[in-house]
Amino acid sequence: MSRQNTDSKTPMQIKDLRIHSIAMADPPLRSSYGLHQPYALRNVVEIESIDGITGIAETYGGDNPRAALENLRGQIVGADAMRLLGDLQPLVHGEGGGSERSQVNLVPGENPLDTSARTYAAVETACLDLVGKSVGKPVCDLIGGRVRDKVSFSAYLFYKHGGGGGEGADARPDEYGECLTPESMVRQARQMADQYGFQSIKLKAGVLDPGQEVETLRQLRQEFGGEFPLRIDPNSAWKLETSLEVGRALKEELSNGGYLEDPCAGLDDLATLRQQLLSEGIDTPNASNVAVTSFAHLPENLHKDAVQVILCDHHYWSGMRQVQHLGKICQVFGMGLSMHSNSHLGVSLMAMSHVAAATPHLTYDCDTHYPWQSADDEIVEGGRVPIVGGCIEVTDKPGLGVTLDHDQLARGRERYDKCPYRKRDDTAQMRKHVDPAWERILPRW
Ligand code: GKR
Ligand code: MG
Repeated sequence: MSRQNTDSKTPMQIKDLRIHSIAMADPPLRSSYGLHQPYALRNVVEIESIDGITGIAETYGGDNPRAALENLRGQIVGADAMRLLGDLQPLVHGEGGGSERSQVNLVPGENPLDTSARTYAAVETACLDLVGKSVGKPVCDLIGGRVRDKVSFSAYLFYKHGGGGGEGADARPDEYGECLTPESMVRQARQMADQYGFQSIKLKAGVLDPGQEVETLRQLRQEFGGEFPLRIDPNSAWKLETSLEVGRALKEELSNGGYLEDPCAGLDDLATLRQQLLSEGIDTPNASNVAVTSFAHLPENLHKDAVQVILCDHHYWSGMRQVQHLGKICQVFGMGLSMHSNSHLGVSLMAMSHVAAATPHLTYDCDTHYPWQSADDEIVEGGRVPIVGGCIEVTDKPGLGVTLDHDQLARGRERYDKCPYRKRDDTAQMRKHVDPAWERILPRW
């Protein structure tokens, strides 16, 4: 039962909810899911209080996430932003905690079992931004206080086809060029690291033959040196045996702050991989953003010691506060915590930065897709959020520290209305542009 405070009006009472479905150009990036569409989709949430202050959030795009937000309209409008998050608590954990809740098979944002967790997260972010903007405090200081002013991110490398994203007259310049070999990946890495100052690298793998991907990591290590942390993430494309071979082959390359992210699927195989590598003296941890995606997965994971580094993401881990709880659990049980990302713009980047700033036990640089998006699509006032020295600075600006550029938002909506995409479907893109018979086979190698 909602406990809305509609009788006596409080300054943070919500008078309006606006949901903007937008599209942004996205280059043809590859992963084991297939090929990115020419446009990535996002939903942007605005909640406005009766005294005219607006809180914002960015979440998964397309029709399904939008409908889930719309379903909460009756509970959101009229509620007090300070109390709403308590009233919506039943949404926090989502449904199911077994393998059906994992993200192995579905693209992020499309698993119905985490709909409520994702929806809660978007509402939480918008409420925290509204509260922060109302009281003049940054979100990180509202949720427990910052433990760092700068949040460091990792260069997120993708094999890709030629093209910069967008379609027709809206086709964008190809900043990074085609990249389907180890040599071109080193060029991509150098370009991205030089431009943004990243101090670590994550390679999205599961695209080329594993031998080629191992060679890519070797060349990256030669280019950046042994002190530069490297990670590899094939999104469950490998069998256990292949994961073992890669773990052995990359013993040195992944030894300094690196990890094997979702090499194979399922907690059992991940646990066997860990035990076998450890027995051979290889201490490369497993990381995951698909095998452990909810608190309900943690007991089994701990029991099996399958995943040693959890990738948090407030967008589907039920928001910022739950990520902080996750961090504490990881600390207590000796697990590492890193941060996952999906194609996103500046509102999400700032929300990720605020939660990272206020999460003490964050033990790795965070992931971000941000370098893959372009200034033309940015929806925050002032344009692209600067990444300097690989870091986002979390300032004292209230709320998330960013506001919406409504002209840019309108352009994003227009792009959404014009484009044919209503959910992410990397398989369809693969079939259209690369191989008409392509299937997502897991494991492929
Ligand atoms: O953008 O293709 C992609 C990634 O594969 C993304 O969807 C994943 O969720 O970045 C993610 C990951 O770490 O698995
Ligand atoms: Mg991953």
